[in-house]
Parts: sequence; structure tokens; C-alpha cells
Amino acid sequence: MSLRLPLFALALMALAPAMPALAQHAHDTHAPAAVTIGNIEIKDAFTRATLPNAPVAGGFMTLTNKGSEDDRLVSVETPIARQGQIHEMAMEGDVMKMRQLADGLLIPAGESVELAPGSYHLMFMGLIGSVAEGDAVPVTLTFEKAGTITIDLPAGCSAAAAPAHGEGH
Ligand SMILES: [Cu+2]
Repeated sequence: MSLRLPLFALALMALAPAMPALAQHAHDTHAPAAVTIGNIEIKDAFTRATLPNAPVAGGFMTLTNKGSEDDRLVSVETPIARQGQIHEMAMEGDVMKMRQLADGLLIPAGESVELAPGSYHLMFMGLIGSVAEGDAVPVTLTFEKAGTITIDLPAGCSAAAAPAHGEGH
């Protein structure tokens, strides 16, 4: 018992932020609505189902820096792809293109940065297999100051199908 107690306490601490979400959505993926590492809060993370043989998938979420110092998302990794990148959308001439943020994504102190379709996003390059709706895709995010955390991105319907659903994402 004396050995089990600390483990149990640790497990409780790890689960605590997820509990409200689990209570409401006990039937689906274990993705809590928000998780926190250091001063960074990660909210509403999701990915999308891919079509068969799609080379890439995207990752989306809202990152809020609750600290008084700027932080930076510097890298992203996932077992479903050979490489994770951080992308922005930018105008090149009169064409909107995405490009990699080589220095990562700045998350200014006290501000939120939204990663969303058509804006900043995570890009999983060289997909290994495909992502099906309902999958939970583990993604490891590393912040310059807040450190490293692995979260599950629940996979919604594919981009191609999204407009028909009439949802925000
Ligand atoms: Cu991209």
C-alpha cells in the first residue's frame, strides 16, 4: 500500500485536468478540452481525417500564453508522419501559400495564437498510413520555455467533407 499510494496520487494529478472532459465524453477519445504545460494552455486541438494516400495532414489548436514572458512553439513530432512542421499562410505575390516557420511560432506573453485551417497550423509531412475520423493522433509539442508535452488530437471529418457539415472546422 505504501508503494501504491504515490503512484495513485501521481495518476490523479495527471488525470485531473482531463476529468471534466472525460465525464462529459466518456465514450469518445480521451482528448481533454484544454491541457496546460508551464504557462502554455492548449485548447481545442484537432486534426482531420485524410483521404487514402494523402501525403500530409494538419493539426490545429489554440495556444494561450498565460505567463509574462514570450514563448515559442519550436517543434512538433508525431508517430503518424516522418516529420512535423509548423506552418504559416502568407501571400506570395497575389497567391496565398503556406510555408514553414523555421524559427517556430511565437506565442506572445498574455496572448492567444490560433492554429486553424487557412492560418497557422501544424503540418505532418510524409504520412505513415492515413488518419480516420475518430482517431486520436498523438502529437508531441515542444515549447522553448514551457517544455514538451504529448497530446492527442481527435480526428474530425476530412477537409473535403467539412463544408457539407456546416461546422466551423
Ligand atoms: Cu502546411
